[in-house]
Amino acid sequence: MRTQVAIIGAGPSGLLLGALLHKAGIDHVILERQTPEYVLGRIRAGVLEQVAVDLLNEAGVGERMHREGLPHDGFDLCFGERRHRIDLHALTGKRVMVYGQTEVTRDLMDHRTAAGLHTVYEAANVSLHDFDGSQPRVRYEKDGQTHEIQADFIVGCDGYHGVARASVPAGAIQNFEKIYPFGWLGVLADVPPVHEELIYANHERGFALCSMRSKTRVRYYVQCPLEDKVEQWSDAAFWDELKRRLPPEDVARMVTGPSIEKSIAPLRSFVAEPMRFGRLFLAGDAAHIVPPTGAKGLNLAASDVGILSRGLAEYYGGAASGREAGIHSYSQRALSRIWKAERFSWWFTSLMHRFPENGEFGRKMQEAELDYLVNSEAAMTAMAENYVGLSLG
Ligand code: RFL
Ligand code: PHB
Repeated sequence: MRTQVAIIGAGPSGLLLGALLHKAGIDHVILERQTPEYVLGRIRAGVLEQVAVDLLNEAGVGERMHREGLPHDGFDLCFGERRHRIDLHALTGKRVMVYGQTEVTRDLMDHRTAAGLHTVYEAANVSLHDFDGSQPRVRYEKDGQTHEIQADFIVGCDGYHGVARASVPAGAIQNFEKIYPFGWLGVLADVPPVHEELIYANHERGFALCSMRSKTRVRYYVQCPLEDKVEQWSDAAFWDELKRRLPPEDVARMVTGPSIEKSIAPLRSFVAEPMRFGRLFLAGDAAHIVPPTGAKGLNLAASDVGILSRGLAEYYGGAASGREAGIHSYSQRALSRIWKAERFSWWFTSLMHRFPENGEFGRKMQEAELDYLVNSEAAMTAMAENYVGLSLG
């Protein structure tokens, strides 16, 4: 089989890239190792930047998001038992959209089905060949048979543990990584949110986050030791711990209920450079990971494929001279935005979590920085500008 672009991975980056390429009239195929149900079952991101919202609109999949998503003009920082509002809209003129990754994925999947686009689910043993030459190929197994796709380009949208980055020769890629000494225990429950906006709490027992998926469904997190297993955490233990990290008036208002999902995620900062190797590109979590504190992972996946789809559209549709400019500059343009989001996510993680190894001095530094932040419009503006997302550049 032959196609113009072979995409590996049907997470948000692969699906959005597919929708944007389709819009530009570029033929492509997506290969996904899992089933659609498995992909939809992963509970992850919840906050979209305007840049991601714009790209979903451009791809023609924004309709349900605008109907069901919750635009938020701000969020609260909580420390010393008090909440302080960061007014994103007043500080930047922008807002964010609370709409779950599951819903984004579902909208993109429905769009593929309606447009008759080709996705191969349960594609096993995907392997990449000859991407350093002019005729790259992807091989995979399905129902016991081996298949081969010839493409002009391959895009690895296959997440942190995918095959695309692992196929690049070690000497051609440089990895930068920081692992944090804790994880996030997350719970999804069908109860009304404790507050109409998100609350990020710095407490001496550890970080907590009150987020939501709708007016009737919450997503709450607490910082936990890396060694903890999710089976150790009963629902009651989770609610108790969350309540200990919030001010009494929020605890009094908090509605609890049975969890419908519970999982522990490790926190990591990671970047692989560059993001292009001949005719192979990397996008989304395949190339970079941020700790979830800054709500940037899904948004970076969207901006990567936004930049790449423009480069590919220029390659296939542009005038003969200079038509490779967009794909040549992809890695450098994407990385410039990625490193700024890495910095923000690392900074916000460092500000909000308990780091026992940093001792009492580290704690005092956090307290001083939080106090400065909520009393300085300049500092709040810098934070808000990063939270709502930097421009595509
Ligand atoms: P994904 O979602 O990991 O999808 C990759 C897909 O590739 C498939 N795959 C393969 N397919 C074929 N062959 C192979 N060899 C393959 N190997 C893997 C996988 O099955 C999968 O379907 O990467 P993608 O598309 O780049 O999307 C990235 C986002 O999922 C991720 O950045 C966000 O979820 C991060 N994130 C958040 N991002 C935000 O922007 N805002 C948030 O509020 C936010 N909250 C979060 C988060 C991530 C979290 N966890 C669990 C890591 C909260 C949490 C708790
Ligand atoms: C979420 O709703 O899952 C969420 C929201 C904000 C974050 C991280 C996760 O910073």
